Amino acid sequence: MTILVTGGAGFIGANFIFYWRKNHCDDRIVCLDKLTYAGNLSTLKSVMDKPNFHFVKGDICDKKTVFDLFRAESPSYVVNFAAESHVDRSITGPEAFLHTNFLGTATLLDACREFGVKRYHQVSTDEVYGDLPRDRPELFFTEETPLHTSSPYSASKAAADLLVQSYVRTYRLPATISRCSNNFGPYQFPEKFIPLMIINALKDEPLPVYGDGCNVRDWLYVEDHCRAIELILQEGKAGEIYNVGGHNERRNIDVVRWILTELDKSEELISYVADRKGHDQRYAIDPAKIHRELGWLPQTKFEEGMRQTLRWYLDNREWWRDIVSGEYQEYYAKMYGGR
Ligand code: NAD
Ligand code: TDX
Repeated sequence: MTILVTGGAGFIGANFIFYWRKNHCDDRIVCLDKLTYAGNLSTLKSVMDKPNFHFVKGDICDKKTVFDLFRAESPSYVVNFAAESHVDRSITGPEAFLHTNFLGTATLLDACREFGVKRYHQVSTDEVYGDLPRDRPELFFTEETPLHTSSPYSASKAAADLLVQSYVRTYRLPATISRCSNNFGPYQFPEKFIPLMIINALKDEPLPVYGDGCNVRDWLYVEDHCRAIELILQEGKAGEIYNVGGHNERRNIDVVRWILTELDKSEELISYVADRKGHDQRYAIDPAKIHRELGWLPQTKFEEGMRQTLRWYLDNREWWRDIVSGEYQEYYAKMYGGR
């Protein structure tokens, strides 16, 4: 069986490749990735020369690349992780988000339609539901919550979800969608909140907290997300949407304080900076459906996953040093200036 993983040189896609190899060692994995600033081949170095792994550098928006790949590989499963994924970048430059997240998804869906697949899975996000107020802890996103996007990133992801649903209805494409809460774990690009805070703390540099730091995110260890996708591929019903989250809500400032305490660093490193435009207040997923229908429950407690993540960033300094010294340096200077 061949599984096509797009965006597999990024954070969640790479973790999914490692997860799939561990649990389905006879399957062939083909990874299609454009290697944008967020894609990193060094993440995949342990699998690059393995006989049942094949890496293709290419763009999911490029019809010829995608169709040639489907013709050559005939994948049974396609899991689409490829995306522009950072909200702040979508605010300063929406175009790439519309291309990759919407048109790229359209190209993959057309290839699935043309060549046939057992299952197409779209990796989506809880951000398509917009946000919840901070003072209504009883509210959660369910699969029926209306789409209500805040950023160009979330709008492009919601548009892709609607397109997937249209292919299910019009062409009977066997597709599923998962909408997951914020992930954390090894190999996450340091523009994202948790690795950024860990790395800045390790370097004794200011930790930039947006606004008052009281926005809430619902955190999930990346391996638990991978397991959810595996279950959806194997046992999920075509046409269905599954919310994925572990009831792990934390205020940003509390996560920052936890990291500083664990690393034995001073809270004086915290630097409150201008708020993100349109900053979503609170995300909170209701994962009842995936639990009830597929028996999925997260296995990793927040603190346990965070300790593993801290240990990984401590043990893999060369991985993030290479990134922090590249194009990212320019982005960081633009975002946070001399702070
Ligand atoms: P990431 O930015 O770390 O990785 C994205 C990968 O996609 C990179 O390897 C990049 O090179 C590749 N890519 C980008 N444009 C491409 C294109 N046009 N063609 C081929 N490859 C391309 O992202 P991530 O955090 O691993 O997120 C993966 C998916 O999960 C995304 O679809 C994202 O929307 C979704 N998601 C992420 C989170 C999270 O907390 N990170 C939560 C829920 C859902
Ligand atoms: O420097 C920072 N300071 C800060 O306070 C950064 C980068 C973020 N933040 C805040 C903003 C958010 O409230 O931390 C929170 C998390 O920020 P991000 O890591 O940028 O994640 P978020 O905007 O919540 O989106 C993430 O979760 C859903 C992923 O990036 C998306 O790809 C996913 O779909």
